Amino acid sequence: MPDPQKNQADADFQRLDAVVIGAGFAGLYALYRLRDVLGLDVRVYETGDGVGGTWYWNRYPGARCDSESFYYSYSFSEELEQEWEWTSKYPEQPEILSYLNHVADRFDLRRDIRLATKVASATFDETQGLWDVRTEHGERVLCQFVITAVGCLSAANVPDIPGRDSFEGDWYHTGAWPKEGVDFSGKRVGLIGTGSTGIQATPEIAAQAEHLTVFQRTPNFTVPARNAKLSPEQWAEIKQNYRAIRKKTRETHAGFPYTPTQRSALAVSDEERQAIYEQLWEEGGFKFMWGSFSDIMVDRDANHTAAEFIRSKIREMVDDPEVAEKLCPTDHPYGSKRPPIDTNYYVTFNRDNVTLVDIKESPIVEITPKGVRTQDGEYELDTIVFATGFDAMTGSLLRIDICGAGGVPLAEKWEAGPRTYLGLQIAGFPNLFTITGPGSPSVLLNMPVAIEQHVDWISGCIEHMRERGLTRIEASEEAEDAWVEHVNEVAKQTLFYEAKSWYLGANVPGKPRVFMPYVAGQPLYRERCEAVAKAGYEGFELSA
Ligand code: NA7
Repeated sequence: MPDPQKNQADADFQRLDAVVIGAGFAGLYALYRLRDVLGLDVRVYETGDGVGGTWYWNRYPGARCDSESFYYSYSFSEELEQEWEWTSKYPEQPEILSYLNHVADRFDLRRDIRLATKVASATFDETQGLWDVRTEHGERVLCQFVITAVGCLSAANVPDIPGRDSFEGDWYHTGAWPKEGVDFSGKRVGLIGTGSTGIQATPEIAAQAEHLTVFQRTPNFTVPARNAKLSPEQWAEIKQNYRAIRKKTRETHAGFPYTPTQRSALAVSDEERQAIYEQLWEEGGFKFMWGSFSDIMVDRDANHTAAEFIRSKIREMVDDPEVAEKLCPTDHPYGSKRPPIDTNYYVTFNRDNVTLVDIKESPIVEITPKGVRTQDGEYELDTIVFATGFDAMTGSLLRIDICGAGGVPLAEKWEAGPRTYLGLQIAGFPNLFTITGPGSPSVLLNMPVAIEQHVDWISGCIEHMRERGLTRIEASEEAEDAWVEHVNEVAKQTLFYEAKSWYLGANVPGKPRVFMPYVAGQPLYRERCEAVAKAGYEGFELSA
């Protein structure tokens, strides 16, 4: 029997040029670029009831950006640059969210964004050469292009610990934090996870809660952020130099406007090396990693010098030597997991109301109605905070039912791990572009720089197609195979491969171990993308 309701839904559709999935940094710029520069009919679908993506969802206490505000921002509009002033070096989540809302208003983007509307599926219709996009509300769009702007760290990873649902208190994942906030006063709080998020949240929760118990599986190396307000004089200078700053962010390995160093950590004397680390520790931020020595991520001995320096700082800052040792990472090279930066993380463990529990030594056995039970005993809690990260880079794509040519589901294509060409397209999925997809530098780059480069490339590609009457573009299997091999080859030459990180899918049980971001750095990647375009989109098959 035909289902009349389904038939009706099938009949009601809108025909557009493109659908963008997600209204964070990437989706907002993609909409601006495709609609206002190329003149396409575009709709953006966004699960949240506001724009902002990562900065909409991650409202946990202490959430702030680890890149400095004046370059963790859009560069596409000089007017926007000149009119917006960040209050501090590392802005907090509410300020970044205000910025993204300002961008949505300033460029009149909201009229083409459907909020609180989750895309359920996107299916490539071979006969029409169009994508059939359906939302969970039953809206349907047929469009030529689908552009995913779903974020690399958006699919929350809530560990399936036995007994989780029996907990009688409240629990939260940091990446889906309640809008109204959480009041920790008088509460016994347990925080699981000590990645960038747990490290940002720990000092803030400790300052509010009656007691905070931090459950640490792997200690992390973190460097002080040294956040500070930006003065009117600093702003005047930044505004005057914006073009030069942006230029540099497009030329450096990780998209920061720092002059890259060529010196090896092993080519200087111990005293000189120590002085360099000290100076950068005082300065704070990612410069410690990117501005100290050139071989930290490729030479184990060079890396050891940075790791030892940080361990010595931990021992200096943490009063209890036993706690200090537990906080010292020893199982992975510095930087091989995403290096956090912090505000008062280590000294928080000197507070009387903070306990560190090493769950590698004594693993969590279960969550009980009253709290968390490790092998050593039960910790009674009122609230549990899961700072346990994300099903990174692939989770947010795979949570949408995407089917390419021949009805092949993306989940099937990626069964053994993600495969893309340049992180921009997937063979067998014509006209689907993945902003900051796996296989591109993405999370190893200052994200707005990575996003703008991808959106500009994609819009350039669509423009190229339109000018030539081409309607279909698809990465070839050969180009994809070669790219995947190259991405893994390059990663294996670095120390990134030595950590069980989310870069490698190691944080999610059962996830295939494939190194996902491209580590060779922005200049090489950008050059490659430009060369591919210049050669008529080499490695892609284009047709009318
Ligand atoms: P991360 O960096 O993935 O950190 C998650 C933390 O949670 C990390 O310490 C994990 O330990 C821990 N974790 C994950 N699963 C479990 C289970 N099952 N039990 C105990 N502990 C667990 O996520 P973040 O949110 O901190 O940061 C994500 C990115 O956001 C960050 O890199 C920036 O780019 C911004 P593990 O190390 O796996 O042993």
